[in-house]
Amino acid sequence: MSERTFVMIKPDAVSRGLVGEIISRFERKGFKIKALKMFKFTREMAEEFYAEHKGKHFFNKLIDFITSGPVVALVLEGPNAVETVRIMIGPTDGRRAPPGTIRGDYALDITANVIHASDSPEKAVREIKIVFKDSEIIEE
Ligand code: FUP
Repeated sequence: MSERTFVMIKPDAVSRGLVGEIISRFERKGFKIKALKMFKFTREMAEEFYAEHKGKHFFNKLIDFITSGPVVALVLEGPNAVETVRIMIGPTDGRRAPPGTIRGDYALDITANVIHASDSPEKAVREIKIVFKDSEIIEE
């Protein structure tokens, strides 16, 4: 079943020059890029994007980090995209993420952890809507 997911290359990875390498992994795997955008989160937009984490001990640190520089956001399409991309990015904490996963290969931190990907199809719809207009997504 073809599905869409939302992926975001975070400010640490953008400033380290890892954008191309990370996008290549998804292309090589076979995902189709349906939308692609570089932008910088405002605090307001970041707080909406991460609303489920409001009140948690790491929330302010997370918002400071995600607004610290530009991000690159993508809509990817392919079979079981949500689950497959989550497997490719690995667990949240870069120190614990296994080698071979994106976080395992590039991250050593839990906040500056290189990449975000939706954790359910419902979240993918929500996150795509926050970042992309319908007209920015390539249909076909
Ligand atoms: P993930 O789905 O793997 O991105 O992880 P979560 O949804 O649990 O957390 C979202 C983001 O919050 C993480 F990418 C990084 C940040 N975070 C922290 O900074 N500290 C924590 O203890 C947990 C998460």
